[in-house]
Amino acid sequence: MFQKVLIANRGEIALRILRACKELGIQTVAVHSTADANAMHVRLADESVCIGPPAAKDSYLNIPSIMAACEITGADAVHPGYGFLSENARFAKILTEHNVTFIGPSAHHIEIMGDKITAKKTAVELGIPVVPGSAGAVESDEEAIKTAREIGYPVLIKATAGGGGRGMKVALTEADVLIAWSTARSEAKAAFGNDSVYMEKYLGKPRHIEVQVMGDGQGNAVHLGVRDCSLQRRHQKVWEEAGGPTIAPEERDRIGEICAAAMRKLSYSGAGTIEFLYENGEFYFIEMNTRLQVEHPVTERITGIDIVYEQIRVASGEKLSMTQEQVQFYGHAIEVRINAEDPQTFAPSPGTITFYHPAGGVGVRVDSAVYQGYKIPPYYDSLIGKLIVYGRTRDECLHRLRRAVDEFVIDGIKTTLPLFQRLIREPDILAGNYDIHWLEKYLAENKV
Ligand code: MV4
Repeated sequence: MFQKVLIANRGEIALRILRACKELGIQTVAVHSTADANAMHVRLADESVCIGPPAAKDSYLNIPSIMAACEITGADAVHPGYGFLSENARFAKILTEHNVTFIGPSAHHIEIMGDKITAKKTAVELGIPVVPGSAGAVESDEEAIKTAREIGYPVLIKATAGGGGRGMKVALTEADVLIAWSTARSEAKAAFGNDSVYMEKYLGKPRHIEVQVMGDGQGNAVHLGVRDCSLQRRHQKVWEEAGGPTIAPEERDRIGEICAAAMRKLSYSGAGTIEFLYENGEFYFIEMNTRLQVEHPVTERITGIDIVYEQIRVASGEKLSMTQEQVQFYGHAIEVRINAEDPQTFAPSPGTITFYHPAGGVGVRVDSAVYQGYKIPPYYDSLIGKLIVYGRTRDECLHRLRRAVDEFVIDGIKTTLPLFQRLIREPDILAGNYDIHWLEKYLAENKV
């Protein structure tokens, strides 16, 4: 097992990782920008190193600075959390070359999943169902028209280097396809420096369902069930459920086993999330994330498995601590993301928290690194906490969520808590009747 882990992240996830290290008896190193000198992860770590000025590109994304922090402190492993360098294959490679373990999958697995065409080809080879579409990149006008005719309209053109929704264009008919293809290409070129695009059948009303997987790089892998993350705004998840309002246990096990078998074939190591669109009872692969996700606590809650603990274990060379037969699912969990944002306009709302009273009680978990008097800096994303609630049934979970949201108080800044006050009373939400477009439509129709 590692002696000392450097946590290359900030905020709630840095604290989440720090807690797992403490429970494993591992020494911790926090790194921070000058803007985060007072942050909770810095205060609670055994050691801390300032790695640069506020801008993320100069601190949390600054590989030389982080390598220097490893060298100075003698850390033998780095946990990247999510975002920042978590899916940077070059960072994983450099660490490995310096005999520091990257707590995550191999650079090779990060690379193949980072390129969306390669990811999709890999998925096909591994027997994962994908959205019908082009075999690879669509390289010419003629190919765009021919491929779209084969797929059938509407079609969606996506950037190979994209992901998270950037660089997508819909073509409803043949009249749109050439414009969609060329704008997608030039936007992809501008955004990612790579103009390669591919084409898929456009699914109109899917849900976003993702499968949590874990492997140990020794051929063992398990799935930890599914999460429904359909409630999103501008490709940012807002509300996530495990247990899934519409996925029956047999469906979960069917897609879960396909994913676990695929990860065994890849000899995948660490945590991963395989994202699907789910429509008319069918799953269609879209992307794989090769990192810990923000919403991992809902899966932890319904399985009793500590995903960060397992990540650290397998990175240190140990086998997964459980077999698929030992993974069991209990009840339902919902996470809502508390952002420092105006709940109507979603404009960021940094500033000082003048009063802080988190929810508590049975079935409630709060993952946050803020405290009363903490000043939220303006430089990073606006997630300041996650409220995770559990219930034996989805109904019990929803009642508990309503109670916990009512109890939560954060003063001095605006937060998304009032949005959840509203959502928890919406009949469609209570019925689990929503798709990936529900929230955007609701926000457009219910301007306050
Ligand atoms: C799609 C799609 C419809 N059809 N692919 C958006 C982000 C990226 N991960 C994939 N995305 C989509 N891909 C096909 N073939 C609709 C979306 C999409 C979406 C997906 C998940 C969650 C929210 C979304 C919001 C808009 C569009």
